[in-house]
Amino acid sequence: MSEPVGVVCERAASELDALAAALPGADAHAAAQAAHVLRAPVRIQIAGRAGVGRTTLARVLGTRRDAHVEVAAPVDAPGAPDPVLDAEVVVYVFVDGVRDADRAALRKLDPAGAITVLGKVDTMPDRAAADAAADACRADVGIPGFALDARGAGTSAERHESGFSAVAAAVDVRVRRALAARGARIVRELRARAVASRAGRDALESFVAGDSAVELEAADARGAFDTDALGRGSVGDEPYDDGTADAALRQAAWWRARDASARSAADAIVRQRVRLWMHRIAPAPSVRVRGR
Ligand SMILES: Nc1nc2c(ncn2[C@@H]2O[C@H](COP(=O)(O)OP(=O)(O)OP(=O)(O)O)[C@@H](O)[C@H]2O)c(=O)[nH]1
Ligand SMILES: [Mg+2]
Repeated sequence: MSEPVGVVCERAASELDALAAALPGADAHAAAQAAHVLRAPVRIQIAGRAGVGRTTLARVLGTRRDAHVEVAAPVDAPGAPDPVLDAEVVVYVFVDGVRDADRAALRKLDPAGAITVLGKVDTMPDRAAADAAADACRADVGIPGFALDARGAGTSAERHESGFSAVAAAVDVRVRRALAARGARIVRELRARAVASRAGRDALESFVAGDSAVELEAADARGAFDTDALGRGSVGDEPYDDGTADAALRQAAWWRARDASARSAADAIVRQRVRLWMHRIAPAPSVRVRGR
């Protein structure tokens, strides 16, 4: 199985720390900066008009190590400018349908990093009505939507019933996707820097050709195929990974056969699967202490 993307980010950041310590000048600075970005928590903004339940949802989402939840200023507040919704993940809450001010705010969002939540559904006649209303919002704005009773999401038993589990899972997928996108962007930037750098070329090239960089680009590419399969689980009828070298090779072949429109994303995944196959047929020797 591939590792969780957060684990790969941390490993890549440690490799970049070592580069920062070894390289001179601007390359050291770039490596240190890249490590910093990889470790920064993903920003999640909870947005919507005043009183829709933003603060309550932020509270039930709680704190997590890899993300920072903030409540955006209310949208469409009289006399105040609309907030800038520029976080990597935006959770947009409504209560009574989508209004023009919501549409205007939602149009500016990247749908890949956004979800909508129809809140306070406990005030609706029944759950079916709430789900239908959430579906209508989804159809209206083209962003995945969920129905939620944030006040009923206290205990773990209530989390499924209240709709909170589905919201939390959707947020989780987008946090992982944001981490993968960051990682892939950093790999691209450092690849470009390696070409231009004299002193740092070899070290930077070995980072961008290394396992962590290959994993990050593959994790980002998987997001293009299925938002729920960021390096874990499988996509469509992708062969099952039973942890053997053969499985990694079967997966590489499956990805190689993806259609040409998705070629470069599939190539990133093929590269990572072939790398996995190589590790499995010839595991890296464990470190031996001399004299033992
Ligand atoms: N019935 C019900 N009430 C809710 C729910 N979520 C929030 N509320 C209530 O709605 C009111 C507003 O909730 P907040 O979380 O403060 O909403 P907000 O968007 O942060 O509001 P402002 O910061 O005042 O603009 C509070 O009285 C909450 O208890 C919900 O899922 N169901
Ligand atoms: Mg509030």
